[in-house]
Amino acid sequence: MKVGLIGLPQAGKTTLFDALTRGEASPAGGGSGALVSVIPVPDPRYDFAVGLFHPKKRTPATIEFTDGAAQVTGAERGGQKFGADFFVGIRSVDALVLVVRAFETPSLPPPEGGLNPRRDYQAITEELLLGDLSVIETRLERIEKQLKTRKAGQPSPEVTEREILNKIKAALDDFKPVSSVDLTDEENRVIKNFDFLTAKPLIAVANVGEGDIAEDEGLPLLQPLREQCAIEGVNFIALCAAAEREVSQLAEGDQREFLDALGIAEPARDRLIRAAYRALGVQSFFTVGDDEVRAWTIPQGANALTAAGRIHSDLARGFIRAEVMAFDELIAARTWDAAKAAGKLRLEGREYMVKDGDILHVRFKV
Ligand SMILES: Nc1nc2c(ncn2[C@@H]2O[C@H](COP(=O)(O)OP(=O)(O)O)[C@@H](O)[C@H]2O)c(=O)[nH]1
Ligand SMILES: [Mg+2]
Repeated sequence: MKVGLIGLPQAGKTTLFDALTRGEASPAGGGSGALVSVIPVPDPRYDFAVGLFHPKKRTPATIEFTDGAAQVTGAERGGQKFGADFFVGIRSVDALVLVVRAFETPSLPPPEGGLNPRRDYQAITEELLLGDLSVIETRLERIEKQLKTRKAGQPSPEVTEREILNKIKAALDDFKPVSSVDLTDEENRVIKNFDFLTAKPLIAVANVGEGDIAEDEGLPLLQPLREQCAIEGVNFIALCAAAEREVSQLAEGDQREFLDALGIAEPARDRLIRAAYRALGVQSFFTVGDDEVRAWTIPQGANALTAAGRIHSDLARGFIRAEVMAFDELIAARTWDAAKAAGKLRLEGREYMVKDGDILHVRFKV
C-alpha cells in the first residue's frame, strides 16, 4: 500500500514524513526530488504472534510513504496554480494524506491571510480537481481527433470512453471528486490507467503547534476544516508533526514516557496508518507458525479463497478448506494449543468472509 503526503509548502509534510519513517528514506525514481520510505505496520497482534512462535522469519505488513516534491511555482498554468510538478510522486499512490498548517512558531511567519486550515485544504483539493480535469480535457481532445479519422461502420471503443469521461467531467466541473461518481466495475476498468487524483481516498491532517496537542481536535481553529471533512466523508486527524518527530527519534523504550509528557495518547504513525487502512477499506489477516509469522493486507469483505490467493496462487487453485482462528481467541487462550483444545480453530470454506485479525491456515492440494 502506498500513501502520498501532499500540502502547501511549510505545512509540515517533511516533518511528518520524518516522524513516520524515523528519517529513513530514499529518493523516488526519476530524480524528481520526492522521497519514499517503506515502514512496517505497527500491530500488537503481530507482535503477540512473534512472541508466541519465535518464528525463523518475521514478515510484518508494510506501508510505503511518499513525501512529494510539491514545488508551488506561483506561475498559473492553464488554471492550475501550482504547476505540474505539484503532482510528482503521487500519481501512483493508493491514498493521499493532505497536510495543512495549524501551528504558529516564531521561526516561521504565518501565511498570507493568517492560519486557515480549511482554506489551505480547499486550495489543495481544488488543485487535485483541476489536475484531473486537465487530464480529461487532453484525452477528450485526442478522442475527437481519433474519431474523425475513423471510417463509418468501424468499431470505436473511444465512444464509450468519451461517455465515461464526460460523466466524470460533469462531476469535476461541479467541484465533486471522481470518487463521488457512481461507476460500474467495467467503467472503473476503462478509467483505471488515468490514476485520477480525486479518485484516491483522502485523509486530512491538521498540523497543530506544540502548545495545542492537548486541545487535540477540539481546537477552534480546526472547526471549519473538521466540519468540511465531515461533510465530504474525509478522515480527519490533528497532530503535532514536530513533537512526533522528536518522539520518533527516541529509543523505543523511552517513547511512551515522552508521549505521556506531551499529552499524546497514540503516536501519529499508528493513527495515520489506521486511518489509511480505513480509508482504503483494507484489513489484516495472519499466517503463523515456527517458520514464519506474517501479516497480510486484503480488502474488507474478501473471502477465504481471495486470502489464500494472496499467500500463493497454488493455495487458491488447490483450495480445500481454511482453518481459521480469531486473534482474540488466541490471545484469550494464551497459546495455540490451548485455543485449539478449546475448539477455537474452525474449518471454513472458500466463501467464508475473512475478518480483521483472522489467523488462517489453508489446506490445499495441487
Ligand atoms: N513549531 C512547529 N514547527 C513545525 C511543525 N511542523 C513543521 N514545523 C516547521 O515548519 C517548517 C516547515 O516544515 P516542513 O516539514 O519542512 O514543511 P513542508 O514544506 O510541508 O515539507 C520547518 O521549519 C519545520 O520545523 C510543528 O508541528 N510545530
Ligand atoms: Mg518538504
